[in-house]
Amino acid sequence: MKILITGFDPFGGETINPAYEAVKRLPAQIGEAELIRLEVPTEFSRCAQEVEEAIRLHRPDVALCIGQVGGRSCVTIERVAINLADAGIPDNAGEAPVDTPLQPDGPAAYFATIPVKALVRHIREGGIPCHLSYSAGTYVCNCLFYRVLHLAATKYPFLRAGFIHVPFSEAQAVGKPGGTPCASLSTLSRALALAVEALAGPAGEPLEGMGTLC
Ligand code: PCA
Repeated sequence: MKILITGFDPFGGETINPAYEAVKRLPAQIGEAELIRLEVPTEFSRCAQEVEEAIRLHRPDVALCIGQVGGRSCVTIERVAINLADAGIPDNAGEAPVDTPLQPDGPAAYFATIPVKALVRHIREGGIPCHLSYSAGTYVCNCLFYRVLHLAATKYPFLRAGFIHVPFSEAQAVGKPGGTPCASLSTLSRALALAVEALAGPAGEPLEGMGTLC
């Protein structure tokens, strides 16, 4: 099995992005899974183009995209991508779309096509806190997640896709207010390795309610 695993570059004044830092630390092979690692620009207009180039070139079975979410306390597996861009801060190209559909003729939302609960369970079994999330936001991460699922739905039927958000790294939390959630890069990288193991493992979702109350 071939897995394209991407991480964004730093944005919003940060000097690192724990997403790509954790991706970089992964080996090229985990069990049966061959990994293609790619750094992606935090730019609405370019992120999916670069991922599509890699999809065309490598024809992976899965595209697993990773992004930073400052403020969340643990690794979250995203379940839903929505057809909306609404940026609170400009991206790395200075673009800040407001209330704009990502794909005017596309559906309102796509669900991840990887077994999200199997990933949550396997990461937890590895001793790392992990939850499902039902919103990847409306910034560049959601944009990439939606666009890759749209590409899979319309052009690359062999492709499954998912998205994982990771919290700030410890180094980023230094100098931020007390109580800012963070994790070590080695823990984040281990969580991604467990996610890859789950993808390469037996197919199917555990029949277990993991949803949230509002
Ligand atoms: N996180 C941002 C974009 C890039 C990243 O790593 C987001 O959550 O949209």
